[in-house]
Amino acid sequence: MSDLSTFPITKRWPAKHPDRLQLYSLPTPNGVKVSIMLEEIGLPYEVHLVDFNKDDQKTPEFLSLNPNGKIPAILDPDGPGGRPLPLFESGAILHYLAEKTGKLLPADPARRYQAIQWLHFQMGGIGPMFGQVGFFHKFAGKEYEDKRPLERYVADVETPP
Ligand SMILES: N[C@@H](CCC(=O)N[C@@H](CS)C(=O)NCC(=O)O)C(=O)O
Repeated sequence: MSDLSTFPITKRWPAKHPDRLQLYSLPTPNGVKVSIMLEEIGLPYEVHLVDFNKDDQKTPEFLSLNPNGKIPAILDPDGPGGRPLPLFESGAILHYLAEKTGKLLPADPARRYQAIQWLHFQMGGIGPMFGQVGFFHKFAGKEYEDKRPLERYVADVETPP
């Protein structure tokens, strides 16, 4: 079995089941993507709550796994070559899990690239654009007098392909 104790993240979030994939997350739109995938593919995992109210995502232990300080992140004790693999960015994690298990990613090359295309569309389009709409519509940005940023992002999310 892999020894995860050399990874600083396990000091703050100890692994009760070090043989299982470790997920560090919170139920936000990016966080649930990985949880949903793990449930769909049926891979055993252990989840650890990264509490934004405590700024957990900015602690040295979490930053050791994702220097960008954002969830989700994983630590797979059974990565390529049987060695532990730390990974962040939800799209990279989804792609990795699909390749690892051979699920939710077609083997046929053309269909495979189509699936990857929609994954990139979600990561580069839907995710960031909806995030901007949220900021300019619901959060601090709604106080901005200049409504052009809001209109620009609303127009983008209202005209999907
Ligand atoms: N591109 C990243 C975005 C991750 C992201 O924005 N995570 C948010 C929650 S949905 C976060 O951790 N925010 C905490 C912060 O910015 O301090 C991914 O897809 O994993």
